[in-house]
Amino acid sequence: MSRGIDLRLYVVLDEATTPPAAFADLAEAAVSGGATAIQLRDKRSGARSLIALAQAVRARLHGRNVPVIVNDRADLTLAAGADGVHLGQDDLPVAFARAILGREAIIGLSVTGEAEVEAVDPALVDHVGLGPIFPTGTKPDAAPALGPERFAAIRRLLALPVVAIGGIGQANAAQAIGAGADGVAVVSAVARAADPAAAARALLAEIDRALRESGRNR
Ligand code: TZP
Ligand code: MG
Repeated sequence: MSRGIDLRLYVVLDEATTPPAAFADLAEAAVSGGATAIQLRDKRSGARSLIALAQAVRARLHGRNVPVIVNDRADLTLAAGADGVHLGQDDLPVAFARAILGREAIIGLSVTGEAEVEAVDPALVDHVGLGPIFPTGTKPDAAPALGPERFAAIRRLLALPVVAIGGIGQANAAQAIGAGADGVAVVSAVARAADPAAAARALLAEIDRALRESGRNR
């Protein structure tokens, strides 16, 4: 798996919206609808359960060429043989995650404001998750929403791919792309949909349309 992954539709599986036992089914549905990356975000399960969960999701997506990224924990990423880790500002510093995981692993980093931009080292980090761009009910401790204009201003300061996160659905995905995002990360827009595969398909169509309209390929 290349470190320069396709960020267009990055679906985050979160225990706040989906029981971990249903992660593999949801991952499969999301990918069948066109999700280009999958993240496991489970703040509650213990280490061994998380390793098993990541392995189960990986096994379910075998051969689909979609990376499986683990939130927070580089050690569990390594243990599960997952493709990468997504780190927050309070998690293990990126240099240690890179040392643990090696050159091939995908490392994403969350950024919530201008103050965090300077510390992003493009030699160590592959992409940034920037947000929340819109208000979200999924992450109770999320920073205040940036709004598309401030998102765009911060995005311009970042010399690496950026995925927008927070409150994104079919109605505003194009706005996130228009603000400079290379892709969008969603929890509820797919997990809470009656038909997650159809929701992913509709989102990806909207994202691709917006990328074309803003003069970027697809
Ligand atoms: N980080 C910033 S906002 C957010 C995370 C994990 C939650 C996004 O969830 P939703 O349902 O797509 O708004
Ligand atoms: Mg974290």
